[in-house]
Amino acid sequence: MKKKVALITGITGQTGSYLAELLIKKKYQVHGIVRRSSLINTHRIDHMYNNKNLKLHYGDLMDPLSLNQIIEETKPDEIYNLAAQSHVSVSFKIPEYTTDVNALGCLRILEIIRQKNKNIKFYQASTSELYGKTLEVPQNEKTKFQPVSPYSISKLYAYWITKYYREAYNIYACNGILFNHESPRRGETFITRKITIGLAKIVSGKSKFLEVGNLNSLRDWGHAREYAKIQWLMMRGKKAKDYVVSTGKQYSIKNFIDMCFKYLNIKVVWSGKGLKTIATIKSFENKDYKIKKGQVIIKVNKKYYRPTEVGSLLGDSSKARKELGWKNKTNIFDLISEMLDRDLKIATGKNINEY
Ligand code: NAP
Ligand code: G4F
Repeated sequence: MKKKVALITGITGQTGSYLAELLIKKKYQVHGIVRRSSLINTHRIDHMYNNKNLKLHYGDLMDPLSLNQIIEETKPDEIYNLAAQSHVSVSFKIPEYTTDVNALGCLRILEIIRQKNKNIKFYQASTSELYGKTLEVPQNEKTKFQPVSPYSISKLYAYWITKYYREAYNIYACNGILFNHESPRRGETFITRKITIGLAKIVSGKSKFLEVGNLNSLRDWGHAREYAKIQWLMMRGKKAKDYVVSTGKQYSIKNFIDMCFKYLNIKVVWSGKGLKTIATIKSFENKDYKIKKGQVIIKVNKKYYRPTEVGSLLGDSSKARKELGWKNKTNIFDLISEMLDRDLKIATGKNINEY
């Protein structure tokens, strides 16, 4: 039987790397698009580099010629569009670039599918950020979109154009409206990883405190490996559909920090309000930690606030659970311990090859 061929954009990113692992296990021939950078950007997939079922191609979502060439050459059965300027905060600084990559990048791929081979299945990495300033909690597939950042507005275009190509041209094109997903492979400037790296550095004496922004926003955090699996499941349906993917549990940024402290056996006292909020160390058990009682360990800095904030994200993924049989297994504590264990090893100079 002919091997299935998948093309992943964003394969060097957090979730793309898990998706590549899954598809290789499922016996796919996997192709991935890598953009050229001045430093090597393949560390999340280096452990698969010699696998004969993985092939990498230089390309860019902003470069239709490269996309055209790669799709022509690899002849994929399925395309997973995970590439994006994925940082909400950065999108306020570079809105045009964000829109080009996230919105037009998606259109460019869909248009190649329409022109070359309408049998190619297409997955679009859509996002819970589309809900923006909604007051409806939890959010499901019917909740109104009210995006409040250049990032989410670019992703709204990608969402609609994907749905449009499905309806107008009968292409199997689906949107996964994914809530936040994290892992030890998470980019270092997203809040969960910033916290786990920051605290690991503090307890190993490499820094004294961690500065963050808004502590009150609420997120629904799952494990990226499990969210990669549902992307594959969404391509197996009888009909292409859009699905919300979430854990159904919600925590604030402050809750996340407190859970990290609990795992590290550090007791802190929170004091102050708004920009003056701080956490001070009250006690700790591990004598190897290079910290002191009374040390201010968390501070708030205005520079990490956004012009507009998405206050409350909590997903209702009943449709995905019912129709695709998907389940999230990793709870927030397991996620935090996996992330902290790895970042503690890195901070203490242990040689980490495994991912
Ligand atoms: P990520 O770690 O930031 O990965 C983004 C990937 O896109 C990287 O491989 C990056 O390449 C690539 N990329 C960026 N600009 C590109 C361009 N112009 N051309 C080609 N590739 C480009 O993001 P992630 O967390 O894995 O998320 C994957 C996708 O899901 C993104 O589309 C994101 O917006 C969406 N999403 C994520 C979440 C979440 O919580 N993680 C939730 C909902 C939706 P480099 O490695 O070279 O930077
Ligand atoms: O970790 P974040 O940067 O993720 P955000 O903005 O929720 O976006 C992520 O999830 C989306 C899905 O909902 C994806 F579409 C998107 O690609 C990305 O993966 O920020 C989470 C929250 C925000 O409310 C932010 O204001 O944490 C707050 N926060 C507080 N201090 C901070 C910080 N965020 C960052 N990045 N850095 C801080 O210092």
